Amino acid sequence: MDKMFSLEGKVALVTGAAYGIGFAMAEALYNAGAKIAFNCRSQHHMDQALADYKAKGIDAHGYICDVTNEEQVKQMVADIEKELGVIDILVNNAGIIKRIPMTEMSVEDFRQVIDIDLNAPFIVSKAVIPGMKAKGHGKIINICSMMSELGRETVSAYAAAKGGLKMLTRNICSEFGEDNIQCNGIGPGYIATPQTAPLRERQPDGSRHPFDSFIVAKTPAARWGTPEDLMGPVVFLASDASNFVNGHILYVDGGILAYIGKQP
Ligand code: NAP
Ligand code: GCO
Repeated sequence: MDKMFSLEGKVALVTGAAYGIGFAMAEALYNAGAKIAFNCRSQHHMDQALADYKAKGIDAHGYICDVTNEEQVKQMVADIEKELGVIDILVNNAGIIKRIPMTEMSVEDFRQVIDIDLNAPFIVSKAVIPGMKAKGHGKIINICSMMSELGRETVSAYAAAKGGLKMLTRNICSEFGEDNIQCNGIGPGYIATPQTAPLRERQPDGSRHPFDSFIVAKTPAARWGTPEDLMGPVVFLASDASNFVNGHILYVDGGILAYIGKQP
């Protein structure tokens, strides 16, 4: 069984892994034996991330790259292949959210969310699939969301992107299954990271944010998830243990999607 979950000798790229969920997943893949490449846009985040990885004893290779820029992505993939080897595992994790009522959201804001959360996974997957095909195997893991299944006020662009990412996942599965490339998604529930910090801020009177209380009531586990909750699922989907799992979205949500919610 250990061999089945081992990533020894594998090269993994985790996009947007300077912190948050991506950082935890990169740590998990490293601890399972993979060589780790990651990217982000900001040199400041990169410097801090390299220090954080080093402090954990993780030999992570960082690349400044905006995943929406196809030329930068192609160059990053070429640099990784030169320095670490052909990419065996891609985790399309980089993502943003803009919480704006739809009728107040600019088209530019809508387009930026779609560009990073949906177009970029297409761009990066397109760049790594040829190497995976040549190697005869590959794992692509797209980080979806509760909003791949559900909507809510103010997140129209994000939900559209994450719904599309679910179907892009199924399409990559369909198009490249014969090349022994498995493409699956992970759908985290509500996870405590910088992206959701505004939803958990303490109120002026010290009480919990209403959304914080709402999510705890909607989650059978009665808690927010942590990035560490994603570590086991990503190793499973990156390893030989999931070689016949394809086109699946693995929701890691504490049970939100199964639960009507606690009676107020
Ligand atoms: P986060 O804390 O905001 O981190 C996002 C990461 O993506 C950062 O490293 C950021 O670094 C990078 N990034 C953003 N835009 C980029 C771009 N254009 N090119 C390259 N890197 C970029 O987010 P998170 O909460 O860890 O979420 C990670 C993923 O999980 C996202 O796809 C998110 O939608 C998804 N997700 C999150 C939750 C949750 O509750 N937190 C739940 C479900 C799904 P730079 O800004 O320096 O580029
Ligand atoms: C929001 C949150 C969610 C989480 C996540 C849930 O504003 O509703 O940011 O979208 O980020 O995607 O799975």
